[in-house]
Amino acid sequence: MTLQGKAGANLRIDGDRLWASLMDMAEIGPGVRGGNNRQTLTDADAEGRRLFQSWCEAVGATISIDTMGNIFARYEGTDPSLAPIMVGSHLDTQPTGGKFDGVLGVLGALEILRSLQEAGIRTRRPIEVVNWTNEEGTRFSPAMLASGVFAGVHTQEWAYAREDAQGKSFGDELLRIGFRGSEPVGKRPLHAYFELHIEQGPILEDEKIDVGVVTHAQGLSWLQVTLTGRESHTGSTPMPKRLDAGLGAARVTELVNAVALKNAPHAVGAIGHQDFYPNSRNIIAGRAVFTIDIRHPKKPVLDGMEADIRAGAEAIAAALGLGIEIERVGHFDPVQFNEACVASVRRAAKTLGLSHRDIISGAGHDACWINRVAPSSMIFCPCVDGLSHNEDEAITQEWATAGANVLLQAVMEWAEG
Ligand code: HGY
Ligand code: MN
Ligand code: MN
Repeated sequence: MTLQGKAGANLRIDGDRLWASLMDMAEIGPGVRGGNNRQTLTDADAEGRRLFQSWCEAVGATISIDTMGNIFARYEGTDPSLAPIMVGSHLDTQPTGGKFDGVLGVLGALEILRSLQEAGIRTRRPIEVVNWTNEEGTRFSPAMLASGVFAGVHTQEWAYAREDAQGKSFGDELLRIGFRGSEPVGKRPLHAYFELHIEQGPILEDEKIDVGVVTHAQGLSWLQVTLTGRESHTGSTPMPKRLDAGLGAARVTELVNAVALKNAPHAVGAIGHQDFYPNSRNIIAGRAVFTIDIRHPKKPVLDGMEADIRAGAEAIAAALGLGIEIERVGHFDPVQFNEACVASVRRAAKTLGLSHRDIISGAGHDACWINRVAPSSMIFCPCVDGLSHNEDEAITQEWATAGANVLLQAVMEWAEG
């Protein structure tokens, strides 16, 4: 496949327009330090969705919403009978998220439609821009929930029953914000899927490279651990008589770190979420609930890490006289993206004269699930200091423009195929 000699081969996106839309979207669900808090299925998420929908309708795209709230904006092709090229990401953010994680992929895809419409170009295949619901998994675990249901990894019933920290369910909140569509999830055909995303790591910026050609994504496992001890007075309870769930959590945190370091250089592990009960400064924690996040590009190593952590946590609990429950609340095996799609991304970067390198994604993305149902791949742009999931997350307009032009060329190549 090649675009050479075809309409669109020299088409470029409008970087100023893309940047302006990124900044407009960033106004919705502002954080406390210049980033965003537009968590999934909140009123802010609904406001961002409505803005996105209005922009898509303005370029003549038709909107469909499925029963998981995934939004599809279809830009018709010259042959509507052909399965579309799908392109997008997610608009939901972390509670202390940045302006670009996910949003660059959705608005970069919208910029493709804007550029095609402006140039009066219709590709053979339709192009569908998608906003996947709840990619972040921070309010409702797991991450990539709605793309997972679309790809048949989770049932919709299980997804609807997921609850947030206040006990609100995904299904109820989706209905409340008015985005529980009627289209059955997962029935929508697609020929291929592309996703533009910020790298969320330091490699591209450190190596002064414009474009990441994403060949793989590392695997992930989220283990929610509940340690049960006994509340008692922090002052009058002798040390040997304590059943201290807080101490147990601290030792498991050390264990996770040690297992990751033992599997260096690619393994990572951390505990980012932790709740003590009753969380009073002069009561020994009777219960600790926390989520372990471990990742590795190779399945046998990731499985070994999980086994080591399960065994080690059980031993820690036994030594401290604590009860322990471990529930896997998120998981996907390492992903290899479709080689033909990856080759199109590499070709586009080369044609555009952009520095590029193959890269493995450290973060999970909706493309990891969509890769199960259609040829998929991703494009990364650098981010400042490799920082993400932090309100200081930053990219340059040049990086965004370069990434979106690679996305345009790769999508058009497949849309003419
Ligand atoms: O957790 C992840 O990797 C993604 O940001 N949801
Ligand atoms: Mn993301
Ligand atoms: Mn994220």
